[in-house]
Amino acid sequence: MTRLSASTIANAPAGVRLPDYDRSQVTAGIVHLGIGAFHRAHMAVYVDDLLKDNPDWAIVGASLRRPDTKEALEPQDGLYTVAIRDAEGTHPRVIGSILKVLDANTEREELLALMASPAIRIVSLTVTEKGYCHDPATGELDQRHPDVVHDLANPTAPKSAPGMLVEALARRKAAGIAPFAVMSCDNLPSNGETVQRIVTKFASLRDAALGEYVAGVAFPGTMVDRIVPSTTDADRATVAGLIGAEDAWPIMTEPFTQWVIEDHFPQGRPPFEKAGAQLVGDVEPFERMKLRMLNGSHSTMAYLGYLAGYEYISDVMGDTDFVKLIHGLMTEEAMPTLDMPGVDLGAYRDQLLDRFRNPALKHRTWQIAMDGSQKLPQRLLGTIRERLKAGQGFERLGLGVAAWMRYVTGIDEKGENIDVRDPLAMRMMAIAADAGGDAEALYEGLAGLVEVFGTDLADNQAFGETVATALDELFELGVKETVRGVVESH
Ligand code: CS2
Repeated sequence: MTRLSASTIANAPAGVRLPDYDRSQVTAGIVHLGIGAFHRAHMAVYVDDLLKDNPDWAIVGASLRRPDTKEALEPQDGLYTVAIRDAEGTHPRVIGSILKVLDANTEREELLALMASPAIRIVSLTVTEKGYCHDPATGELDQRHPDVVHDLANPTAPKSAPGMLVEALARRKAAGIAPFAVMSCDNLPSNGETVQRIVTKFASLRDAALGEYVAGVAFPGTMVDRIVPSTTDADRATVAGLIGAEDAWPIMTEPFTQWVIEDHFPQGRPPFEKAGAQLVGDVEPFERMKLRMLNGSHSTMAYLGYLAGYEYISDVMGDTDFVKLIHGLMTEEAMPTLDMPGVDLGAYRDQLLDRFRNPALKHRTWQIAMDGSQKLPQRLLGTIRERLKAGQGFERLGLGVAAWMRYVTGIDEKGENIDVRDPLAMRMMAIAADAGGDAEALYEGLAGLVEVFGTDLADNQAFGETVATALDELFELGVKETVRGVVESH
């Protein structure tokens, strides 16, 4: 079978949506760091919708960690398929908005030169929570992070996202070129402010004047939302059958997509609103709603669901006790902490439950369970802090935290190993080994991780009682009985 490329795309069967612009006539206006599956299902699709009338806003992507995306897309001239899955089937669309992918490890100079060029007016990022080299509990730059240590010692040859951004901005400053806007599209709380704080701190550690310059750069915040399961070989075979060509890395996703963006782009931006994005003055309420309702539910289902033996989120949604737990978590514990005038939070909740149920989306609990130490602060702990401050209960949220603690022991309920992927995995599994199956000891050890829990929660009696009790029940009764008990007690 032929490979998807600029020369074979014309042979795509009727019904396959193709770019509606001449790719030879578009030029890059955006560099995107972290050219992963989510970006390719989300922002790259919005940009693809706009290039016909805005041809100088195409994307050059960069991988900071691994060359696999570059290796997949280069032979395809940057083309790839977004396959939208719903109850009616799989609907393929070929996306052309990514002109090129650079490997930051082997093409660093080319990447930095491009980022420093006047044509690039936005640098966007999806480097995942751990890609910012920050302390998840405080949102501050982690100056001990090995990549930060490296980049401060080798500022013109950075590895990290903060290091890359600051070096490119330093070159623009030296050349008298106005700075690009930095747009984080990651699930961080107040991602614009958080990334500005991290990057400005990094710059000031290099040079005080550079720190002042970076402090004046635009860091618009965003809320991003689209569910994107990892691509499997079966997905590749499905897409090949649909488009009549081999696509090394198609992206499977859902019909739903949402993008809320703070409108702060001094060097201009494409009309994202014409592709369906919402431009707002303050994105934070939208971020908080999504992180607490969608992502808090996702993480709770990921840990409880994996331990209960459910491979996919749609399987978890097939268990009525789990559905009641998540419905209650959103309705009784998360929604009361949100202030969203004009937004029907009940309808938002019900839409989320429908999205979670989508049987065509094979979204693995194991995939969502990754990097929990970087995710829990904004998905569960922030909500719990507000419930504590209001003197209100958080039993379901606390069960989510306890399930994470149970999960990171690395041993499931059958005594089999769990492949725990997390920057703190080794430390957490050492804590679990020292605890030797004692729930109280495990709770004390993990709650002592200040990067995750800060210094307040570990000393909070109500937090400790709620989470340690849930953890003990998970060990004593197992996940399904514990979930049933919580559901029946409300
Ligand atoms: C998921 C998110 O993997 C995860 O942690 O919770 O990627 C989630 O699918 C997206 O935030 C949905 O917009």
